[in-house]
Amino acid sequence: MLAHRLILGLLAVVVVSTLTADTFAQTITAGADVSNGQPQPGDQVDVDVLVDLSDVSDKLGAYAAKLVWDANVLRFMEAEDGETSAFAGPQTNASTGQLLFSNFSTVGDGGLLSLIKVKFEVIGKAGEHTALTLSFTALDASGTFKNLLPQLQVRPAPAVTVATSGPVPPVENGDGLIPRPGDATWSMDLNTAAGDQQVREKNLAAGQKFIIELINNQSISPALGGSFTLSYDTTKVEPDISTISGIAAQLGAATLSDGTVSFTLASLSGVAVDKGYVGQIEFKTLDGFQGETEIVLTKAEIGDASTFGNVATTPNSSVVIRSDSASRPTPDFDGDGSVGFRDFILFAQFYGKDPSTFGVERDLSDHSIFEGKTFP
Ligand SMILES: [Ca+2]
Repeated sequence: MLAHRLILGLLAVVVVSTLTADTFAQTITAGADVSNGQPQPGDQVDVDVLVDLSDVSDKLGAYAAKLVWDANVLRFMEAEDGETSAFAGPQTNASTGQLLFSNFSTVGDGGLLSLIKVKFEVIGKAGEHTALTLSFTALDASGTFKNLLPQLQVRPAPAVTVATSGPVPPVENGDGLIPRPGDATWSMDLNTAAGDQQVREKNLAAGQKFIIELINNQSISPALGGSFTLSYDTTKVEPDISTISGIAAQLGAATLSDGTVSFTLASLSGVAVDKGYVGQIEFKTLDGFQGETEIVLTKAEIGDASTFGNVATTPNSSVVIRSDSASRPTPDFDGDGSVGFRDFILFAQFYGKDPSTFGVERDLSDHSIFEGKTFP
């Protein structure tokens, strides 16, 4: 009887210790970071395979993995080394719709590892999509050869959906350009208070600076940063790439080419995204700026720090900048965005006076004298 109780007791100890070990086993995560989830036909899509050992003391010594996709949508171009020198020169074997890759390292490496970068060409038609499925058949610790697969969680990669087209043509009403809402994943805001005050239009003189805030509407926080491409008319405005800033530091240099500016903000650890604000860039109207112009956010990405997913969209949302001379007179004298009693007081203050004494912007009728009937 005593022996029986002893065995039961021992069993209980074994069960408890096993549970404890399982419950507190630290997790290793892996995922495929997709450079553009909504590419257009002919575009290149880069997939970065990441393994994160930040929560474990083990270093990675060896792995074998597989990436699977729809060969009707993506064509494998080449695989390049990731950013982890310990795992440079992986063994690869590409066949239709799948890539096997493996490597080992005598020194091993820990933390967040980029194992391999896979380049694809988009051969699918608009609207077609493919999942990217990552799996591991081996994951061993350096030195100890401990099997790390039981601790591995592979995050699902975002699907790649072939987008329909590039930026749609400008939207105009009878009076001229109007800002486009786009697909609503991102907005651009011209009000410099952090977050989206939904200011999409501005009247500016030639040579004037303005800030465009990039606002994410997808509730992704914390984020690893963002990546943006804006298109603009080089004869009307120019970006100042030295002004780029945001929740994360700029990664590499911004690129300027043929009326587009592209830049990336990145951080190794996730940063809270407050009020959707991810970053900003300053533009300037050129000397002699006349008429109106549109700046379009054609591509945007945000790195989800919780899943390592790269959420890429083609927002095609825009802001419209008009030259002062193209602006229509507005009774919003105090510039708060609405016409109110304060505006009437400002109007009354200058009623009947020569506009040269207060500035022509308060002369709604564009006459040389203020007239009561010009206030709505
Ligand atoms: Ca704002």
